[in-house]
Amino acid sequence: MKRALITGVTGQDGSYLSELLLSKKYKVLGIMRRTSHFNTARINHLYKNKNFDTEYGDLVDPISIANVIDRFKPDEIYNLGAMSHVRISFDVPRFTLETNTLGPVGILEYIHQHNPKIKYYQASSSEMFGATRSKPPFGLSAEFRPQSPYGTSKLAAFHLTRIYREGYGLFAVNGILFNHESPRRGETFVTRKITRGIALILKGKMKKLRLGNIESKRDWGHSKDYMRAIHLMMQQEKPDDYIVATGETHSIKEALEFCFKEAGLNWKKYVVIDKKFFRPNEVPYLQGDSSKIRKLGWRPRYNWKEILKEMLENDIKYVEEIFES
Ligand code: NDP
Ligand code: GDR
Repeated sequence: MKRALITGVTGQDGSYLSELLLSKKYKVLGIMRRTSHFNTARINHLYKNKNFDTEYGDLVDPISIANVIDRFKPDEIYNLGAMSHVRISFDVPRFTLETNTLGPVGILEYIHQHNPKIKYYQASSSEMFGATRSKPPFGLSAEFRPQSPYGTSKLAAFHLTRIYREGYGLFAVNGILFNHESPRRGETFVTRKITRGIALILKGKMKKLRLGNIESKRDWGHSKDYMRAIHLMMQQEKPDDYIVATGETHSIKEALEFCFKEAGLNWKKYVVIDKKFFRPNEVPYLQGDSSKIRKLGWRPRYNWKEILKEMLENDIKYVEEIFES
């Protein structure tokens, strides 16, 4: 039985990856950090599976992570834990670097020193392309030009992963994932903010939805599809880097129009543009070239409209439930 350790298990991707690995008969241990609230809503349903459990640890405390690795002895480590909000990374730049860069280097160094057989996955991001001057769609040879502390922290971790692979021969893989969403997406990312906002408007619990720059464009996929891709890269004979994207890009405004129309509403009546949600630097356009992972047989099963529809239906149901009880 393969053993997988997942950091960021309480997040969107961690929950879907756990489900996928459990369905493949892995033993899964998630690392979660201590918070003052319960943070296990996305994984509570998994505890009944005898092959799933969690332990406390924090990426800014490398000894805590090393202790868990020592006890659990994983075959594969998926490092999904991160301060993952781009705008907030401008408010907490140091914490962002500590978690997103020093966290992974601590794990890589542990593997190098103590058990070089452990396979390592690094959650890299399309934010590393930032304001790239390369032509879209962006592939592995496109210029990296991050626009935020978050993008910079992920770019440093990307190179460290490559360096440990090339320098020490570790099985260390970067998945450069473009934006991926789902009903489990954090409430402050733009797609979920829109679908949750519409659900509250329909229920009469919200009057205006305040957003920032709605002109930027994103290549949106589904988290479930992307978790299949990262597992696939970890099963290859040789470690390598891959891009995961749909190749289709749409503006935030298009997403707004689509979701409000689905709900029978005119977005212009409800959306207020608020400077508070703009970033000091923006990433204006993202579109990925995922041809390399497609050669391994991966394809996305969802398109952007199906994802948004699923999120909207889920939020409408959720809001109905909480205001009924
Ligand atoms: P989430 O924000 O939903 O989850 C992040 C996870 O990291 C949470 O479990 C969070 O814990 C945990 N975490 C944060 N700080 C620490 C820390 N110091 N120590 C340990 N754990 C910590 O992100 P996603 O699931 O959407 O993304 C997963 C990974 O993929 C992240 O690394 C993200 O940067 C990257 N990524 C995401 C993309 C996307 O579009 N979703 C695209 C490209 C890359 P808690 O629940 O307590 O907050
Ligand atoms: P992103 O996702 O920054 O691409 O990072 P997010 O959904 O936060 O923003 C996408 C675009 O929408 C614009 N926007 C707003 N964004 C938020 N969050 N809130 C708003 O009110 C709002 N209004 C407009 C943003 O300016 C931006 O252009 C996500 C994260 O999951 C990262 O961890 C991941 O690495 C990248 O995707 C790929």
